[in-house]
Amino acid sequence: MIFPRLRITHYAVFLALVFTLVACGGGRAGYSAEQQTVNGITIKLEHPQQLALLQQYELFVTLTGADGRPIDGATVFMAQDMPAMPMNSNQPIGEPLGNGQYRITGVFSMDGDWRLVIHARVAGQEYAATFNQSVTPAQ
Ligand SMILES: [Cu+2]
Repeated sequence: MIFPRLRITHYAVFLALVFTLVACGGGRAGYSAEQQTVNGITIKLEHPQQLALLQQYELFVTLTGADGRPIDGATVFMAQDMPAMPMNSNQPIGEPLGNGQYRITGVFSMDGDWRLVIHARVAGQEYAATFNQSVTPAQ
């Protein structure tokens, strides 16, 4: 009668593992997710909680329509700006990942508070949402 007990133990370990994975699956580690709805289209941005200077980061945009469906085939780009001063900054384009997701690779040339404007062109219409991102000074 040792056999069934062993199996139950293994099953419990397996279950604990599954719950751990589910708990971690709620979002990307080290990222915060924010979203805004603009004229019926929801623009969600997952961006790193902490950014350091002059390193490449991946940001993820998810577009959802008013019907709750993911929007593919959009043109997405990010405009980076600092509210405190005029900045010359690049405007990286979102790479489509499917399922309404787009990956943007960004670099921040200065520490401080940035404003990220996510632009999405969907079926000839322009949508934009603004998010804040702080960049920590180099050590
Ligand atoms: Cu600046």
